[in-house]
Amino acid sequence: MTKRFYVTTPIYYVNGAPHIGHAYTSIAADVLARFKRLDGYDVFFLTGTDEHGQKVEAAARTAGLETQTYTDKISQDFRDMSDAMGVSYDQWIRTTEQRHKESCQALWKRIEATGDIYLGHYEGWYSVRDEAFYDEGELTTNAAGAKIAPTGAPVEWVKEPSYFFRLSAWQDRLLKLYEENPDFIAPSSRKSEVLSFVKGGLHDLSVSRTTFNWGIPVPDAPGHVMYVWLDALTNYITAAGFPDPAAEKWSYWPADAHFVGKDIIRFHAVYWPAFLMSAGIEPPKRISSHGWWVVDGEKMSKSLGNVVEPRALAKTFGLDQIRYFLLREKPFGADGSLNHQAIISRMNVELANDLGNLAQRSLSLIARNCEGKLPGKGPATAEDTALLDAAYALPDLVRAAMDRQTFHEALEDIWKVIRSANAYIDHQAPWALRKTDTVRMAAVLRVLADTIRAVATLLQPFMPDSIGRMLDQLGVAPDQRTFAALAVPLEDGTPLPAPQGVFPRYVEPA
Ligand code: ME8
Repeated sequence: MTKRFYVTTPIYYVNGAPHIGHAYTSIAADVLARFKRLDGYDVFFLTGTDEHGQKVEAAARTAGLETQTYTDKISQDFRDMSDAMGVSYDQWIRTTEQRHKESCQALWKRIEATGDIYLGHYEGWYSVRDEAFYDEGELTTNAAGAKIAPTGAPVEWVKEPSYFFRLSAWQDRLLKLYEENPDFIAPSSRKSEVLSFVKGGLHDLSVSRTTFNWGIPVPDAPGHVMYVWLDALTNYITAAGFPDPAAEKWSYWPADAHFVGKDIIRFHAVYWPAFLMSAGIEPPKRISSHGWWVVDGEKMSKSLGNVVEPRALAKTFGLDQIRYFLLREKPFGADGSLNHQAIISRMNVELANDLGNLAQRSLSLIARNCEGKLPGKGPATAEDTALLDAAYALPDLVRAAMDRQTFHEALEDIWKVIRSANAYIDHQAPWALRKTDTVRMAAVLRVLADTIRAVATLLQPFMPDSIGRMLDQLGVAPDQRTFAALAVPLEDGTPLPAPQGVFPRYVEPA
């Protein structure tokens, strides 16, 4: 049976336009989804929008629109952004769909039946911006003397009847889950943070609200809507067909990786597995969290209004260039700074010079000196073997990095081979061999073509369009671009189309 792989992005709040932070998570998940497809997996890639809660309701009011009309509009904008950024999701979920309401209510009933939900009264701090409850001890005071959440978000005192989830009873079982599944939370810095939070003792969690209506009704409890995070997290099983165990997609559960920003790790690594285990459902296999993109030292966010529009950035620099930059510039788990100079430098040095020139030089020499046909292999020298061995070692190296979500390391492994190939072409000087030894020249060009093919095959998930064009120029048929296909040599004499530069240098507009 084909191996399955289920990967998700967070579902984004529809309280404002999408920005590059959202695009980042979606592109990272997309790169992994594409990688797994090329590696022979049957992939289910889910993304969508989170449309309930006080924050969204307030945004609709500010926009002067009926809430559903507003969420339809913003959800579509997120979907357009995802499409524009090449995000190859298999399903787009919206929490205002009927199937999701049924799924949330079914999950609620299952948890309630175990005794883990009880009716009480909530009195404490709440942040609408974070849609999160905070303990007094977690708060600090801002310059104006107001209490703020650890995220800097304003908080308000709320007092209302509420259903609670018995999270306090789950401490030991959560710790056991982390211990038995050492890869459950990535990276390890985030894992320590979650462990210390859980070891510090868990309070029961308020899971319903009564002061507004924009949410999923709690079954048999008029006036109560579900806490937006219980509703939102459930999207990951709704999409897999919950509560129908016979649903076609249910076999993808548990998810292999939930991609999240570090701001929402607690919800995914603590609350979510506790809800699921309480309902007798297997928890996901991994929560992979990433750092923030900051602009001028501040986290970009809809609420702060310092956002960078992903489509505009792709228009200026090119979509594949932006996809590459986002995954190359900083380690996944760390924060990184978004600035144009850094993008231009990656484009010109790594894409245009290192990779673009390598392909263009090699392919032009083949076009001019081998009648535009792929030359056959010659007897291998030590240098040939060293370069090809490095190229063919890439799938295993890159696969391991992708499984850790260390995308920048995967790219660095690939770039080591690209740099070696550039050193090889300079050293072998096939343009000089043309006059002295055409047989050796052809052999050198074949080594280069094979190396570029391996590199390009692995780079497809990062830059699908540009690399697709590079593979066209190498004469690799579209159905021969999987990692397994690398084991089958390209046919000698394959006619190659006229080479065309794939990665232009960025030149500042005058
Ligand atoms: O939290 N840098 O939705 P949200 C990098 N609806 N990534 C960023 C970012 C930044 N500056 N800003 C946002 C929610 N993100 C909930 C999720 S899931 C069941 C519910 C990314 O619209 C990052 O992935 O606030 C973060 O986790 C997500 O956007 C938050 O999106």
